[in-house]
Amino acid sequence: MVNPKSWTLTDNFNDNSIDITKWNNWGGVQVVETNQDLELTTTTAASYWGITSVNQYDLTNSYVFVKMVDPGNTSLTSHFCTLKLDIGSDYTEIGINGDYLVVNKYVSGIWTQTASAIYNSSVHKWIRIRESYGTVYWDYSANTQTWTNLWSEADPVILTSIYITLIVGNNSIEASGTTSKFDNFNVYPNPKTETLIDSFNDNSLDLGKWNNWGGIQVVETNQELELTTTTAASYFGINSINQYDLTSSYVLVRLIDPGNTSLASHDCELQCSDIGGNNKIHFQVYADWLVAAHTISSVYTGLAYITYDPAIHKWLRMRENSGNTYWDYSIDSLTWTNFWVEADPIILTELTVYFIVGNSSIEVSGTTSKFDDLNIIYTPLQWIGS
Ligand SMILES: [Ca+2]
Ligand SMILES: [Ca+2]
Ligand SMILES: [Ca+2]
Ligand SMILES: [Ca+2]
Repeated sequence: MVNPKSWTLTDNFNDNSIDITKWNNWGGVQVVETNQDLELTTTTAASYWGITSVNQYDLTNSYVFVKMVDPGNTSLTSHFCTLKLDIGSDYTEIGINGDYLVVNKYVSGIWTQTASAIYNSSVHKWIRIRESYGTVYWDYSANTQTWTNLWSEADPVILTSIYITLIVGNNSIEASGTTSKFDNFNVYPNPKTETLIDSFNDNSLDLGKWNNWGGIQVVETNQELELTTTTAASYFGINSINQYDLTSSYVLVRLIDPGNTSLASHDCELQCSDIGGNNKIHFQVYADWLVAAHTISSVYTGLAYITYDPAIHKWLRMRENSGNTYWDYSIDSLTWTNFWVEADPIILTELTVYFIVGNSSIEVSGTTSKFDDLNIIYTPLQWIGS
C-alpha cells in the first residue's frame, strides 16, 4: 500500500477541538486543542502524553514541520517535547529536552542522540524533519523561510510508513508539570497584516481580498471604501478572505470620514478578529469619540477615549512589537502619536481584518463612513503631486 506523503497531513489547531480524523489522542486530558494551538501538559510523574496520526504517511521526498510556540519550563531537566516519527518499534524525533534542542533516533534497539544545541527560543521556533533522495534532514527555523540544518544522515530506516506524533513527557520525576504548545503542523504561518494592501482605487471591491457581508451598504467608489448605515440597529462591513499575522507588523488606514458623529450609537471601525470572533482588537470612532478597544472572550472593553478630531485623527494604526500592541493615530501617516499600548491582549498570529459600520440603537438617519489607503503610507513626493 502506498501511503500519502507526510506533507499532506496539516493542522492549524484553530477550532479548539482535536480533529479525530487526523489524530489519536492517547494523552487524555493532558492534551487539549485550545487558544488556537495544541497544548500538552505534563504532571510531575515520569510519564508521557501526546497525539499520533490516525494514518501512516510517507516521509520520502516529503517533510513534517511544526511550530514550537512554547516548549514549557526548560529548567525541568528531564522534560521533553518533540515531533516524533514512529516506524514500527523504531523512531526519530526533534524537539526540546531540558534546555536543549535535540535530535534522537532509536533504531534496532539502540538509542542515539545524534545532535543537540542549547535551546534558543528566538531561533528554534519551528522544527522540521524532511527526506530527500535517501537522506533525512533535521532542521529548525525562526520563521519557516530560512531553515538551518542541525543533523542529516542517510535514511536510518525505511520511511514510507511512518506515524507522526507530538509528544511531551518527563524521563524522571520532576518538581512540577509544565505546558508545551505546538501550532501550525505543516501549515506555513500567515502573511503579515502589512501585506494586505488596498488603494480602493478601481471602484470595484477586490473579492480576492474581501468578503462583503454588508451587501449594497458597502461600496468601493470615489476611489475609497464607503460604508453606509441605515436607521436600523444593524451592522455592515467587509472582512479579509485570509488570515494575517500582526506580530512585528501593523495595519493602518486613512480615515477619510467617520460619518455623522452626532449619531449617538454610530460606530465605524477597523477591527482585527480571531477566527472564532471571540477575541478582537478595535480602533473605532464611536459617536464623537475615538476609541481603542479590545474584546477578550466576547467581553468588549474600551481602553482609551478622546474626542474625535477630524483634523488630527486622519490615519489609524494598530501594530505589534515585542509583546505589546499599540494603537496610534496620525495626521499624515508619517508621524504617529501613541494613543494606547498594552501587552498583547489576544493571539495576534491568525487575524481577520474587518471594516465595520453600524448602530447599536435605532438612529434618526443613516450615515456614510469612508476609508482609504489600507497599509499604504503616503510619501512626501505623493503629497506634492496630489
Ligand atoms: Ca481542530
Ligand atoms: Ca493555530
Ligand atoms: Ca478595488
Ligand atoms: Ca484610494
